Formats: sequence, structure tokens, C-alpha cells
Amino acid sequence: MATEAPLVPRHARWSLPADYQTDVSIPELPLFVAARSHALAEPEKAAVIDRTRNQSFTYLELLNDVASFKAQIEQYLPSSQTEEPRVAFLTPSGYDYVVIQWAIWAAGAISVPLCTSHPLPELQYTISDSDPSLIILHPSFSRLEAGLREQAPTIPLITITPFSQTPSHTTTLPRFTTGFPLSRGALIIYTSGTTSRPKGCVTTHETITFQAQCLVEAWKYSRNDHLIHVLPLHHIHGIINGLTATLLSGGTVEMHAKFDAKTVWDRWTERGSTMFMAVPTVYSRLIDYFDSSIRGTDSESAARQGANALRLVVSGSAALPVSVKQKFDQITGHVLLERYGMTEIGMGLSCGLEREKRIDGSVGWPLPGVQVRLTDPETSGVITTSGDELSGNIEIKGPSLLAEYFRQPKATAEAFTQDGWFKTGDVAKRDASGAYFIQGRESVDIIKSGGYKISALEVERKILGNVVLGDVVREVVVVGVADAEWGQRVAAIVTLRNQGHEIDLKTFRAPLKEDMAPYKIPSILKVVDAIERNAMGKVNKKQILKQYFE
Ligand code: MLC
Ligand code: AMP
Repeated sequence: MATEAPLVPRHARWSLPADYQTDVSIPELPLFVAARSHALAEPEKAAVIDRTRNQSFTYLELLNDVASFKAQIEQYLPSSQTEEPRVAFLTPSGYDYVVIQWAIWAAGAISVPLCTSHPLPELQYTISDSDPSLIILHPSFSRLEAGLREQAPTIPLITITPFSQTPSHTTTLPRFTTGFPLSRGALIIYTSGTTSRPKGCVTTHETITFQAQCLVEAWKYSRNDHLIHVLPLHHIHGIINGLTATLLSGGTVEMHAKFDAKTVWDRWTERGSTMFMAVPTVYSRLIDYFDSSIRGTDSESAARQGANALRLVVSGSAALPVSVKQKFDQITGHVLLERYGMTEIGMGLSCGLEREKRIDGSVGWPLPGVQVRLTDPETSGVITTSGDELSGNIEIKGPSLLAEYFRQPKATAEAFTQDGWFKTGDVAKRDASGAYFIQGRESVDIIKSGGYKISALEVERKILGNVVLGDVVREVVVVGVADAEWGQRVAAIVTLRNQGHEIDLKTFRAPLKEDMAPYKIPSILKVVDAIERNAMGKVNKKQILKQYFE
């Protein structure tokens, strides 16, 4: 089933200092135990195909590289710990990412994947907040090394030599040792909320194993699966649903540096993959590409059939417009499987594998082992009935929940109800069959654009604090404006310090690139004379949206 990538010449691997006593072994964590059984069952099978380098790596190679790299990074980790050490790493999507993340897990440390599109100040924030014992840098980000070292001079920073295929495929497994308790922290993902600073969402090995396993059960991943992976690897969609669940099941993950519509259509046309997972914006782009570059050409039929041959095509992270779902179905014959999740809860709800269990506009039913309830926004009472007229706040309980926001006990406590349910901040209705329909979010300050969650308050703070715009902009209000391609677009409504001046969108966006990831930078700008406020000095964002965008 898996297409082997053409193999390219092999290069030297990194080596350990001669005097370092290494422990080249792997603890028996569920993911590694599963990988060992896949390695033994199918030694030649590719675990990862790295499309950037067109190299392919077996489960045996992966486990051996993980064991060796774990031995290398262990020397940087404190031996006595009151909390698990963190290791932050910045690497493009590909085999190196997997080896580094698994080696961090094998070493008993918490993995903090950094976002590849973040400019230096955002990386520095994540590093200072997660307070890592080690920073690992891929050479493709060497331009950032000086800035990272300057901000964190006492934290060791190592640059890896990319892992390459071995001259002859490795045939022996590394030594396995007894695993540690799964209650140990595994991952910190930074997520925006209603505050202006992203919080580190900590999950344990128990959590991430459950999050992946429950999808494997619901969507029936197997060793026959081959995933084309195009999502960023600092969020759970890419890390858990894509990478971890596929490797846990013994499938092949074909990793692409980033999403490109032509590449995906080419790969579907060539066949050989079985799964695809993405956010609605990606499906919208795939439809546009088909219409502009494939429809009516000689490759149309092969492209349609190639896409149709996929086993599973999933959409999530943002609301899937029914129009996108229907167009995708018309082109490929696939009814997209929609599911609902969140960094703090993993995946909570999913439509079914059976076609009749994919209801337009619905994110489906609770996943196995996950409890979901709706509560009344006014009274907080649990809604026990179902039906169109009732909508409530989604609350979640179960083994998929975060352990805490890193070093933020107050925010952690506030995120849960007294009886231990996580408050998602999303509002939904539930029909008679128990299927959920997302209605939106409680807070207007949370924007979803291209599947990324963005805090309006963070964007406002960064605009006012920007070295150039700080002198130009007097007031700013950031809102999410509904958009067919992006779900929502980030819009800034500003007043200027000098009312005689004007500023266009391009000039406004340019200096923000130094401070913010591209997806957070407003792509709509409205310069106004005054922003209306109530007696308390507060802005009514719902009113602003009506006033300027309806
Ligand atoms: C980028 N651009 C945007 C934008 N993002 N413009 C408006 N709104 C946005 N959101 C602009 C850039 O500034 C740039 O413009 C141009 O688009 C290309 O930028 P890019 O970074 O190359 O974007 P692109 O590759 O086109 O990205 C689109 C995308 C990406 C959809 C592939 O956004 C993506 O990978 N999204 C997935 C996010 C994700 O994984 N979310 C899951 C979170 S977990 P210029 O002018 O500078 O060239 C979660 C839980 C769950 O939500 O349930 O899964
Ligand atoms: P994040 O915090 O980045 O993990 O984003 C989680 C949020 O994405 C959820 O709280 C929802 O608001 C949104 N979300 C995820 N999946 C869906 C979906 N299928 N439909 C609508 N919103 C979704």
C-alpha cells in the first residue's frame, strides 16, 4: 500500500562525545511498545517518509535513532526533578521532528514543539514561559540561533545534524527498559484563550495515548494506512490525530513541509495513500485548485478517482461550511468526516465512519471514553433534553483532558467546573440522536482563522506595542469577520494618533511581521474617526461587527 520514496545517498549521523556514558535504550511506553511490534511484524515497512528529503525510514530505524538521540539529550536534563524537565525544539515537519519528539518522551521529559512560522519574539515567549532545560534547533532555523541564545544564555542549545537513512537498513531493535508512570507529563502545546498571552497546555503520556487510541478505535487506523501529513506540528491536529495515531497503529506517515494544493492532488492522483486530515481552509483550497487547474484537463478523471480511493478524509479544527463539504463530495465522492476537538480535550466528538453517520453541519457524537454534556449558559444547569430550541455550553470529562496549564494553577482551576468538567467555551445544540451541532463560541475575543485559534486581545496588545505602529495607532479593536476561505479573518478597527494621517493595509501589516505569526496579522483594516465605548469605557465587539461588517 505504501509508496516507497526514491532513496537518496546516505549521510553520516551525529555522534556522541567519546567520554560520554550513554544509555542507548527506550522505555516501554505504549507508543514505543506498539512501534516495536510494528518493527518486528514488518521490518521493511516505512514508518515515516520525509518528502522534503525524499527519504524513507522504517520503524526499526526510527526506534534506533530515538534511542541514540535520547542518550544524547539526557546529558542535558537535570537528574533530580520536582517537575519533569521541558525540552523545546524547532524543526520543520519531517523525520527529524519525529525522532526528536520521541527521544524527548523516551528521556522522560516534556516535549515543547515550537511553531515554525513564529517570529523570534513569539519563540522567545514560548521558551521563557516553558522554561526548558534544553533547546534543540534544526539547522534550517540557524538564523534564529543568536536571538534565542541571547534571550536564554543559560539554557543549552544544540543544533542537530539531520538524521539520514543508514547505509544498510538497521536490523536490530534497541534495548527496551521498564517504562515510567504514564502520569508523567509528555507535551506542552501553547494555545490562545481569552487572555492576551498563550497558555501552555500540559498533557501526560496517559492523556496523549488515550487521545490517539480513541481515534484509532473510532476511525480504524491500521498498518495498511498511509497518511499524507500537511499540518503544522505544534498543535494536536497534526501531532496527535495525524502523526501519533498513525504511528501507534503501524501505518506510514508521509510528511510534507507544508500544505500545497498541487502536491496533494498529485499524490492522490498517483495513489498509494489512504488517509488525509485537514482544516476546512485546506479543503476550500483543494476545491479551488481542482476547479482552476484540473477540471476539464486530461488528468481530471485520474485525480477524481485517486481522491475517491482514499479510505478516510477528515475535517476539523474549525466549522466546515456545508458548501465546502458538498463541493468536495461532488468532486471526489467523499463525504468529509467532521469531528470536534480542542487542545485541552483532544478530540471530543466525531461523526461516524459509516456514511449515513456524517450529518451536514454536525460534529457527531462523543468519541469512545469521552463524556460530553451541555450546560445552560444562564444557570449552569445540565441540559438533559435534546432538540433544536436548546443550546448550551459544551463541557467535557474523561481521560483525554489536559493535566494543567503550565505553572498557572488559577487558570487551570477556572477552566473546570466544581464537579471536574472542562469548560470548552464552545456553544452547541444536540439533536434527538445525540448528535452535536456547534453554534459558535461564548467569547468574541477568540478567533479561528485557517484552523488556528487566535486571541483578539493578544493581537490588540501587539499592535499597540509594535515599535512602528505604537506611535501611529491610538486605539485598536480586533474582531473575527466571517470568511468563506479562512472561516474567519482577523480584522483591526483602528483610530490614529494623528487624525490627518492615513495608513493602508500593506503598511499596517509590514511591521507586525516582526512580532506575530502570519496567521495572526490582521488581513482587514478599517481606519475610523472614533470607536464607540460604553459608560465603562468598554467596546461592544458584537456591535462593532454589525456596524462595520454586515
Ligand atoms: C496566512 N495568511 C493568512 C492567514 N494565514 N491570511 C489571512 N488569514 C490567515 N489566517 C497569509 C499570509 O500572511 C501570507 O500572506 C499567505 O497567506 C501565505 O501564508 P502561509 O503561512 O504560507 O499560509 P498558508 O500556507 O496558505 O496556510 C494556510 C493553511 C494554514 C490553512 C495551510 O493556515 C494551516 O496549516 N492551518 C492549520 C492550522 C492547524 O493545524 N490548526 C489546528 C489547531 S488544533 P503574504 O501576503 O504574507 O504572502 C485544534 C484542535 C482541533 O484546532 O480540533 O483540531
Ligand atoms: P484549539 O484551541 O486551537 O485547539 O481550537 C479548538 C477550538 O476549535 C474549539 O474550541 C472550537 O471552537 C474549534 N473547533 C474544533 N473543531 C471544530 C469543528 N469541527 N467545528 C467547529 N469548531 C471547531
